[in-house]
Amino acid sequence: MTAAPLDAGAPATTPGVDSPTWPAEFAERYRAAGHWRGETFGGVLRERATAHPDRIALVDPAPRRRTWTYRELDRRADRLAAGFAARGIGKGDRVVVQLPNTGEFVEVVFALFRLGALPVYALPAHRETEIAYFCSFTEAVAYVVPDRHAGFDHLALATKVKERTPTLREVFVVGDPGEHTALADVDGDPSDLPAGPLPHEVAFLQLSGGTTGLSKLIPRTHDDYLYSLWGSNEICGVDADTRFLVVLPAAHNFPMSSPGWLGVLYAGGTGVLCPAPDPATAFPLIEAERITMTGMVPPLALVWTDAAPGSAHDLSSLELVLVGGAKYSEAAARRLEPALGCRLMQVFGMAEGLVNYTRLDDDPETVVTTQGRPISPDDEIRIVDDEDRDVPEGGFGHLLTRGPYTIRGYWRAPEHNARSFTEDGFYRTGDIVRRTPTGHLVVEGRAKDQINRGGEKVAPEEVENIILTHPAVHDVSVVGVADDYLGERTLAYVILREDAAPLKPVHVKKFVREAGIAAYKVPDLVEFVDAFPQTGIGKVSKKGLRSTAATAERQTGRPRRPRPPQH
Ligand code: AMP
Ligand code: DBH
Repeated sequence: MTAAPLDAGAPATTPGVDSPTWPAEFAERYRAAGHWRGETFGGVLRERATAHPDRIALVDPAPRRRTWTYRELDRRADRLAAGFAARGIGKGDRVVVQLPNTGEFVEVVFALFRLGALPVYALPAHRETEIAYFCSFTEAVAYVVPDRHAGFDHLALATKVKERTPTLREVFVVGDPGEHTALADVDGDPSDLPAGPLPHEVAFLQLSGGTTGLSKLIPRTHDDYLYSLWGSNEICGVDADTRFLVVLPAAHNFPMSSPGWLGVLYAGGTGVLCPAPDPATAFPLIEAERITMTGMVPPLALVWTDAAPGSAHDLSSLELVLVGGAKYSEAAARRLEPALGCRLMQVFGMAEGLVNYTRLDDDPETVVTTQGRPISPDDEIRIVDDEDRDVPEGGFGHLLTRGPYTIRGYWRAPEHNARSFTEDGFYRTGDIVRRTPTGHLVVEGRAKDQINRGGEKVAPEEVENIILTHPAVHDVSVVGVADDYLGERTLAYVILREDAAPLKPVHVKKFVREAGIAAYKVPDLVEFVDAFPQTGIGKVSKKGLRSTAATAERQTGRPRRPRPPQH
């Protein structure tokens, strides 16, 4: 892998450089300010295991309760790293990890951190389209899966992907490995593990929500991500007594780092891995494990808020719930604290970096009406118009940001980077925000072509490209329409070929599902139209489609309440 020399500051658009990085003067500033502490993930785990070996780091409650002390997690990560190394996995290699919320997920990523191999964080919901792309684009050497999860046969998927991906040498399986390798058999003597990665090097590839088709990959370094963790810990009050319930998929940036299970491990607390996010699963765990903190997306917060008052479970240990990933309505935000009997904190973050939190000492109105302010005094925020000119203070505009934990470019994507970053390194978030006099941001909307389906991001183009392969389809446009529960749901406008036999919405949905794509990307609604609204220059007008959708009487009626995000 082509690595940029230390702090050379490879700009986002340099071809041949995998991971654009911070210019030397910025890196120096962030180190001098104490943001970048020169630590690595592997090193932090070792230190915690030495300082408090017998404290419980992790609890995986299902199907039978398992725990890992810091010493046990550290040892297993070492032995697994040695086993991976013996199978030829080394520094800089990419490994696609697709595991549900289980202890093995944490073991695997720490083993890879130790080696300097880069986990690529797939979500359990991803299917052949996404996984084959992650494996081929990153030239992954290995793929880690459960045998089955949520009724899905991951082994069969792994076999197909392995056939399609020449670089993929190994599939590691939690459970029955079939023709592949059981993760439980990966073990080695760690005494001659190679030297680990350096703090300024890339630790993993996180996924972007995507706007232009498939997700972009986000290279995060040890230094920058660790700063976002301990910065989040200070804001959220995470310490060794924190017991954090991971209800969203553990590979997602929010439950990983805001402050998430990695933040909690940094602080020496305990992470409890929740196998599913619904109250029937989570509430008994809150009671049994005396959970103090958790984080979730707005639709799930609504479900919890409705369920808590009538619940027989004791939720009194809960001190703080973080809500973010999509806009949380003020009305819903007002209901959370009384229903759950704990504090609310809003969080507006992105896997590319910048994370904003309301603060524990903010007045209650600020907590329910804003999405918080940045972690760092060195997070630079610009709010600009379409020509990149700063809007007057308090006005709406595009949010641009640069700072000590915001990437300077996506992995191997120079052309995309030229559009997503300014020349001086600001990331174009695609969000429309305004800033209050206290410096808190209020998310007002979005300029990017992305649908935020209750925190799950859908790139319309990716779904459109699939529908376009249907032989009866002439053209398609996928848009988001307002939804009380999810914030937005997806609607596919389809123009059929003149000679095509009539189709029903269900056929289109089935076609998308069978193409092998994450279920949350399957359109919620399908509508057949004769033509799309056009913009002035003859392009399909997504804005026009959205307003058509908002005003037209829906013949389809309101669909049944969509399920909350699943693992
Ligand atoms: P991603 O780039 O996939 O990590 O998604 C990050 C995006 O999610 C942000 O750029 C926002 O569009 C959206 N987002 C995250 N948190 C919030 C929030 N609290 N309110 C509104 N939008 C949010
Ligand atoms: O939506 C997100 O990606 C997100 C939301 C809240 C995030 O990455 C985060 C906090 O860190």
